[in-house]
Amino acid sequence: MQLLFLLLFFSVSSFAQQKPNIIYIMSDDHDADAISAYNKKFISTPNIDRLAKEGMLFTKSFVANSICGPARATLLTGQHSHKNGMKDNRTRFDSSKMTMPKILQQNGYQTAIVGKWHLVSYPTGFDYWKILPGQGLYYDPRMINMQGDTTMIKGYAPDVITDEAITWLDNRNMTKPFLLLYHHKAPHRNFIPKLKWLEVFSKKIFSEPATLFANMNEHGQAWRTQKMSILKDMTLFTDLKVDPAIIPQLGGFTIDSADIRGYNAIMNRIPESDRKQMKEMYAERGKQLLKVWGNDSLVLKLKYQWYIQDYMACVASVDENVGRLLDYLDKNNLTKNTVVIYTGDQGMYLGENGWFDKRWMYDVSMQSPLLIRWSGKIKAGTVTNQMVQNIDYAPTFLDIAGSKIPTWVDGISLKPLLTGQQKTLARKNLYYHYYEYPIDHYVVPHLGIRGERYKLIYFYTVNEWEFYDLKTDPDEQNNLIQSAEYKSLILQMKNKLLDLRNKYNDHEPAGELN
Ligand code: SGN
Ligand code: CA
Repeated sequence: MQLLFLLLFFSVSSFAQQKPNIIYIMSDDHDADAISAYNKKFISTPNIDRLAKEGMLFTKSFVANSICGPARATLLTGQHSHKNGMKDNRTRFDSSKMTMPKILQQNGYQTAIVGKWHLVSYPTGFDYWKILPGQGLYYDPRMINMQGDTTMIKGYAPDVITDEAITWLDNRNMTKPFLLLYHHKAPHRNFIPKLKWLEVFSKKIFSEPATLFANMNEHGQAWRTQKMSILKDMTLFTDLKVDPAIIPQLGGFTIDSADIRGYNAIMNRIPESDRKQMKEMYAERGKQLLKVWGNDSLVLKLKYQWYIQDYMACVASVDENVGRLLDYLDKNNLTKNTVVIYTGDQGMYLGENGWFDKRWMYDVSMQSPLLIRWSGKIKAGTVTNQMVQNIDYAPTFLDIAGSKIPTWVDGISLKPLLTGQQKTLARKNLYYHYYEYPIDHYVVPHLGIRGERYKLIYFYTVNEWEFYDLKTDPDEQNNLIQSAEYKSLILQMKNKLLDLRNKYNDHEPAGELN
């Protein structure tokens, strides 16, 4: 009897050791430029960088629809938005759909999600979940548990979510391999940092992007329609925490009471021990603002600095917590057999074109960070320039787990690329479709195709096309759609776009796109 038990025990535990665990870390709106493995200009992120040092860094990782809910639905299904139904943040994800976590569960994996969810319906296909309602809060976030109860948890969201993830790891069924989706709320708008990081970052001055002062009138209708300008749309009080006490001194300023309410709500949630000091630090911004008020260029310069200071200070907390998680894996002998993926739900404008937010098919927001560590399988310090897309995550995880990839998945497995079996991917073009309009930022719906060198975009509701040469114009400032020189190339790209659209069965808008 005892022998039988021992045999059973060893076979179960060796099974657990064979199948790799998967930890997928996704932060909210974390741009690749805010990771030092990609760019050292803004911040040092030693913990996230560890994944590049010990694993693989993707320089050309993209999303299929640069916005939160849709990116999350794509992670679960490996499908483009029109197929999984989650085209924008207002949609409710159909929880009866078959998903990658459900398949892993059927194949002996234990599955969990902790942190931001944003799919409206409750998670299915998870043995354990604890999620933020909607966007979630930075300080003392509320979390919904599997019983549907919402409770407030004291602390700062990145710390709280990490505590919850580690608690689950501690309590999980140790005989099974696992999939953990560990999803941060930071550094999403309204970018509310911890005091200690605000102290560090409020002293820094960042260089400005070359396109900070881009003139919208020199571009198409989509540029002129958007409301994601740091100067005009980023609010002084809620977004940048300037003290509203200065309002009487701001000549010609139109008061927005929601902005002031937002500021008060933020300040009231900051722990009392830090509140006074943080308010004082932020009040300094008001003094600086008064000196330049009336001069839009100088106001934009200041607002840009404050945005980046707050954003990077939030990223610093994420990095610190990724460090805690990686330490936990080291201490618990999990590093070797756990694939760790770090990404964001999409890219983020950090002042390029004078903007914040995301949504566009331009590389700034279509690109997402992607770093993957898989000890013993991925050669440490590898960099790949292959174009990958978030539709590939689900099939990759299924492949890593030895599960069959269903035919309804749009993406491809990156496993051969990770293990070095394959150096290049057969797919040469990526398909993209963005829908959400007008709220929140009036980005005109568009679809398009990204090749290695060229990008074609169609803003179909205003019937405008754009074409960019990413080699000579990486900032995508020079729309070549009217250029005679590119005529035949544009036609080729258009045919490829139509092919891809057929391949993925996307029928919106109807017709041949003229
Ligand atoms: C909020 C933000 C927007 C942001 C959307 C979507 N405004 O509405 O700036 O684009 O979320 O973000 S805020 O003032 O409430 O912060 S997403 O990451 O969920 O797609
Ligand atoms: Ca997001």
